[in-house]
Amino acid sequence: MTSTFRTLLGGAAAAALLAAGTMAAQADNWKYAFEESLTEVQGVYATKFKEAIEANSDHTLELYPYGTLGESADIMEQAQAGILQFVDQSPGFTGALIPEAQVFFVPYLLPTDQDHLARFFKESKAINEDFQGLYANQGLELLVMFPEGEVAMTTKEPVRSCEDLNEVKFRVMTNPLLVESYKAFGATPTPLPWGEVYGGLQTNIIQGQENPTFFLYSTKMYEVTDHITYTGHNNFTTAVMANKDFYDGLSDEDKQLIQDATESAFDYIVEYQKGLADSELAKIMEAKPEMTVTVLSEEERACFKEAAADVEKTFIEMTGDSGKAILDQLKADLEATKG
Ligand code: 6CS
Repeated sequence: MTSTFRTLLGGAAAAALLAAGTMAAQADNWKYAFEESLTEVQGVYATKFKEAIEANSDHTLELYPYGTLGESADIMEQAQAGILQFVDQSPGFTGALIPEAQVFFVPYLLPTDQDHLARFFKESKAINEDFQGLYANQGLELLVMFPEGEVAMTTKEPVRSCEDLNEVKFRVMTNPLLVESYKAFGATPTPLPWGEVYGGLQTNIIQGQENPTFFLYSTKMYEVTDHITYTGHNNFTTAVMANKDFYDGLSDEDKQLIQDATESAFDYIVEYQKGLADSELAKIMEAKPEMTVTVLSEEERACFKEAAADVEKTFIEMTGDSGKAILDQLKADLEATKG
């Protein structure tokens, strides 16, 4: 199957133009902000992207990890304003801006199989064409979406069923559909920016949150919660974009440079993640041996799966025909990339 990453100018043609000296290459310094630290998945992706840009051009890329320029909402504003050329913002924070991006929070929609997910993100029409248009309407050139791993719940009390979430104030990203999901799961959803999560758990303002396993270790969630539960309801998706005016103003050569860097960083991150959940879970257990880890059985997942059908309906109510079209396309893409 062919990749849908776009080819804008053949490598040979670009080389010929350069050799003929018809293209004056200007060295620019670009800025790229993301929602995690340099050593977390988004940071590793950004580092690979930077390496590819700098190895193949005279441009330089400055990386701004989480916190250096504010929260996720802040870096998105800066990217839309053109202060940043690149931004990584997860759909979990993009729901208000692009309601259709909430489709990634319909529970049990994405597969848990890593290879299937990788093929889906690379080849999906919904992502590489339909979402491109929706992001473009917000002044953003969507470059890539990639998975960060299956999300797990971390809570103060054990979770084996939806009833166990009753009365649990559960932190979610600021995404209306994710709020609806956790309502349907039986919890009291509490949308918060990332910076308030550790303190919120420490002071018992919230009693649970969800994130991929690597993030539970790197952000020390195990210090402020005691139980990890895998319900299989989602895989964390993130997205990297460029400011659209900036991108549209680039030469074809620079656009190709960015597309190539995007593709090579994507291939790297997909491999990087294999086994990451297992290795980071082992580190959590080493740091806190009394942490409990539960993978819910099919039977135990039943109420979460039932809730998923309602959440899908809510998604369609929230987003209308355009959301329904994206959902249908996404399902078709998932089927086509099953392998
Ligand atoms: O839960 C969050 O808010 C964060 N989770 C991840 C895996 N990355 C960034 C995001 O801010």
